[in-house]
Amino acid sequence: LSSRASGILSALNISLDKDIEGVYDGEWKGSGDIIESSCPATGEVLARVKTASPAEVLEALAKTREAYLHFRNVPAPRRGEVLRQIREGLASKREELGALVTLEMGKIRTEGVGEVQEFIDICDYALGLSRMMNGRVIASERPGHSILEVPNPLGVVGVLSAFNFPVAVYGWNLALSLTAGNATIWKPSPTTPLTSIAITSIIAQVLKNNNLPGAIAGLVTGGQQVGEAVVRSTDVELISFTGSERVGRIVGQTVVSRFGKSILELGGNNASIVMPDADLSLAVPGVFFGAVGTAGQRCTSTRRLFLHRQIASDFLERLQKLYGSLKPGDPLEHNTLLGPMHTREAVNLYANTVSHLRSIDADILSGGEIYSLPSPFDGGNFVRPTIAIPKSVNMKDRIWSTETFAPILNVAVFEDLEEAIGWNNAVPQGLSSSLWTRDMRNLGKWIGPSGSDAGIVNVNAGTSGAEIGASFGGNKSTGWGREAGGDSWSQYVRWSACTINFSNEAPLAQGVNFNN
Ligand code: UN1
Repeated sequence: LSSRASGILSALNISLDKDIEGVYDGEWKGSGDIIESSCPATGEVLARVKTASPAEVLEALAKTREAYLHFRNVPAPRRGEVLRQIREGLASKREELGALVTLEMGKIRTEGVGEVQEFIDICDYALGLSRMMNGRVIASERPGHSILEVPNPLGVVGVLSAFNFPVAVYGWNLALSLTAGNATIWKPSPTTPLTSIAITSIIAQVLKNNNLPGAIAGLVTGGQQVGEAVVRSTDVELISFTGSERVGRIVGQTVVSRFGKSILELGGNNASIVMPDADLSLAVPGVFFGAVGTAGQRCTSTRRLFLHRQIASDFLERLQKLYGSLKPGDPLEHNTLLGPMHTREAVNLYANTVSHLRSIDADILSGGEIYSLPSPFDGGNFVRPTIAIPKSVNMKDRIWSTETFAPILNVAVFEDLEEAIGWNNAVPQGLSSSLWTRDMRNLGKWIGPSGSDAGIVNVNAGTSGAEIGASFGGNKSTGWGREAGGDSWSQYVRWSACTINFSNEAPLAQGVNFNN
C-alpha cells in the first residue's frame, strides 16, 4: 500500500494487518462477503472489509431496537451533550477524515474536509435543537380542555447513503435522529466502507464514554442484500435513502407497503440561468464550481446551463478559459481542483453520454475525453469536464431529461426568463436551481409561484454547496425528501395530539350530544 494511504489510515487507527470488520452493533464484527475498498485516483486496493452476514444484519437490527428503548428515555439536552462530544471527536480528526474521504471517494481535499465540516455543523445545529424540539399548545373549543402536540422519539432510523457524500449525508441523519432520541443503523455505499468505519469508530467511542449502548449508532456494511434487509425490516420506522431514482423507487415502494416512513433524496438535474444583467464575474466561477466541483458527482451539480442570448458567447468564452485551466491530479494535493471519478462505471457513464452527444451532433466546446495520466495515476478514473451545446432544446429529449452523474454541462440559449424557467421546470427531477441576475423583478418571479419548482432555488449562488441551516431536498422525481435544517427534524419524531380535559364536565367536540 502506498505510504500516503497507510499514513492516513493509521492516523485514524485503521490497521490493515488483517481484513477489517465492517459491522458495529456495540461490538465490531463481520462475517459476510468481503468487499474491497479502492482508491479512485490510483486504482490501488486500500483494504478488504468483512461485511455483514444476513444473521449479523438481523442481530444489529435487534440491538438497535434495544438501544432505542434505552435511549428514548435519556432527556433531549443530554442527547445534545452526546452530540457535542461527537462533534468534538470529529473536529479533532477533521483533516484526517477529510483525507480519507479523498483517498476512498476521490473528491479533492478541500471538499473532503468540507464534508466533515458539514457533519460538525449539523452536530452544532442538533445540539441547539436538543433544547428546542418543541411541541405546541392548541386552543381547544371546549371549556377546561387543552390540546397538546407532543413530539416523542420515533424508533429506529435506517440510513442508506451514497458514495458521493460518504460523511455529510449520514451526519445530517444521525444528528437529527440522535437528538430526537432514536437509534440509527447505517448502510453506507459498498464503495466507501473505510470512511463509514472511521466515522462509526469515533461515535462509538463517545457512546462508550457516556455508558450508552453502541447500537445507538450501528453500522452494517455490505451490498444490496444488506440494504434490502434494513429497508424491509418492520423494526425500522424511518428509512432515509440517498441514491438513484431507480433504486429510490424500489425503496420508496417497499417502505410504503409496510407503512413505514421514508425520506428520499434521488436524482438532480440542476440548471443555472444567466440573465443579461448578471454579474458575470460571479456567475462564471459559480457555474464552473457547480459543474466541475466533485468532478460533477454531487446531486446538486450543475448539469444544465441556460444563457441569455445577449451574454451567451461572452459567458462561454470565459467559462471555456476556466475549463482550459483545469489540470487533473492527485486529489490529496492542496492545489488540485480536478480529482477522479469515483469508479470505472462512472467513467463508462461519462463516455456513453459523450458518445451520445456526438451522435446527436452536439457542439462539444470543451472536454469529451478520458485522460491517461502517468503513474501512479494511470489506474485512476480521470475524465475531462465537458461543455456541450445539444442542437435540440426540447427538455423531453434524453440528453436533457436524464441525470448523468459526471462532469458534463449542457448549454442552451434563451430569449426571455419565462422560457428559461419553463426549461428549468420541464424535467422530471427537481433538486436545485440557480438564477444569476441583479434585477429584483427577475428574482421575485424566480422564487414565486411561477418560478423554479425545485427544492433549492438560489439567486447569485450556484446550484451546489448548500449550508445545513435550511432543509435540503428536492421535489418531483427527486423524491420530496427534506434533510438537515429547517423543520426536517420533525420527521424524525412521533407526533401525538393529546387532548387533556381538566374540567369536571365531559363535553363532546362539535357540540355532539350523546346523553339520553
Ligand atoms: C449530495 O450531493 O448528495 O449542497 C449532497 C451540496 C452539499 C450536499 C450535497 N452540501 O452540494
